[in-house]
Amino acid sequence: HAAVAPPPPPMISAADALSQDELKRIAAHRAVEQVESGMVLGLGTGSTAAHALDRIGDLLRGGALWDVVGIPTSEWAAARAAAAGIPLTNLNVHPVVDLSIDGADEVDPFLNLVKGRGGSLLREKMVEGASRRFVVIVDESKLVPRLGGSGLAIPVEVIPFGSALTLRRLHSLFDGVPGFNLKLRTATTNAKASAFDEDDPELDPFVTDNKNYIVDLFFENGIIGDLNSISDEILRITGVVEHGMFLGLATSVIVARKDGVVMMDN
Ligand code: ABF
Repeated sequence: HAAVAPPPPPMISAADALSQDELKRIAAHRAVEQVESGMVLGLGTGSTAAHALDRIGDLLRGGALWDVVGIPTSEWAAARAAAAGIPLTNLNVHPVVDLSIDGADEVDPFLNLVKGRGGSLLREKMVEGASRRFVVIVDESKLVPRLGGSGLAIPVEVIPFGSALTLRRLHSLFDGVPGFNLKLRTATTNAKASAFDEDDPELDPFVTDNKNYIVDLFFENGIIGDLNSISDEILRITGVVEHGMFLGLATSVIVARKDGVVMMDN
């Protein structure tokens, strides 16, 4: 591989970075206002959801909330929620969830989402799909006109067995789409993904909580076409477990912007 130039210095100052985290916190706290005592909660994953978990823990400790149980959407969320003092349960005990609160990587104008750049899309979709209400919390940087339009990945969780074949099938599905590309997500680098061999330990694929792999799909101009049909076609590939497009699942999205909070409702 050719030498790669070091990354340019970050474009945002420390003050801006802080304020983005502040926006995430504002969105999270707004969502937690919807939590009521006695609820079964879906507990999200990521830096935005972290603020919600911490806030719920604070309210439980302070006595403002009680009898709340949470279903974590990842091992990370389980650890964070336990540290915050939120009692945990699971989908087998509580197959109906009152309210889920989680972040997202992208939100389109119809409240469709891309999730899973943190790798936890499968459990997120199971928990959030079982929820009466699913409130998404984002700062304004997550709003996109079209899913995949930020140039970042749409993740697909695949089983490790035969994953090179599954990757090829995903490739064929989008063959001819201008600007389409895909890569197996690795723990360290994507550099060798195109030559991926599941028996080569050097490649060190990223492994999800479910012991699966992630294939990242990239669409230079965002994903164009009927999203439900595209979703069906991806899911029809044997070896694909789930993908990170969350279509019609969000009840509302709380967007924290520098000039205030905006609610988008379905
Ligand atoms: C989870 O965390 C994921 O679905 C999504 O990939 C990510 C968003 O993280 P953050 O809030 O840190 O941007 O919600």
